[in-house]
Amino acid sequence: MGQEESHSEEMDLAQIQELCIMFMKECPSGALHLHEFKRIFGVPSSSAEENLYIETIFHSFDTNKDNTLDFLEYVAALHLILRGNLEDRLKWSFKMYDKDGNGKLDRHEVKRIIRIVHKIKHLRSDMEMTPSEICDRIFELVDQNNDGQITLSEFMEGAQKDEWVMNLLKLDINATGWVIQNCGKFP
Ligand SMILES: [Ca+2]
Ligand SMILES: [Ca+2]
Ligand SMILES: [Ca+2]
Repeated sequence: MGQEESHSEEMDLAQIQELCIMFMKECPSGALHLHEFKRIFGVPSSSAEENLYIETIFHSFDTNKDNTLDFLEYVAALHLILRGNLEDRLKWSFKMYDKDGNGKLDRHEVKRIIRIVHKIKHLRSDMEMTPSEICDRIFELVDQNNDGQITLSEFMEGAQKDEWVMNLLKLDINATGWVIQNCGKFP
């Protein structure tokens, strides 16, 4: 897992189409609920971290906040994860971090996601760092005016300045691999 961070991550349209067909099958009503979303992506119910991660992803895709994904939200989501450009992905990550949706990230919000990602990815090269230390480091590097809040523009700039930060902030480390991997698990 995670050997290739390179850009062999293009998923072809046929695969996206396949996921859309899954959507139709999985929810003929046209609205996907969280538990169905989890089933599509094959999240094992035993893994608390993965559950939390997928829930956060789910909510970030639910643009009209009705707790279901309609077909358009679903397709937009797939496109973003699988084919989106860096800027779009960063904007999406920012939304995932920004739990209360006020357009700024505080330490709690950052730490919350880092903790999840840390557990799932084991952050190979940063194993010695705790989520708190990682969070401090991120603020050190990204919070330019030191007000304890990260704005979207600080986030975008910070990510592009430093590869370590980028890997943490863009949150799609191996997301494509994960989707492809789980894609085959449909019943
Ligand atoms: Ca929705
Ligand atoms: Ca916030
Ligand atoms: Ca700031």
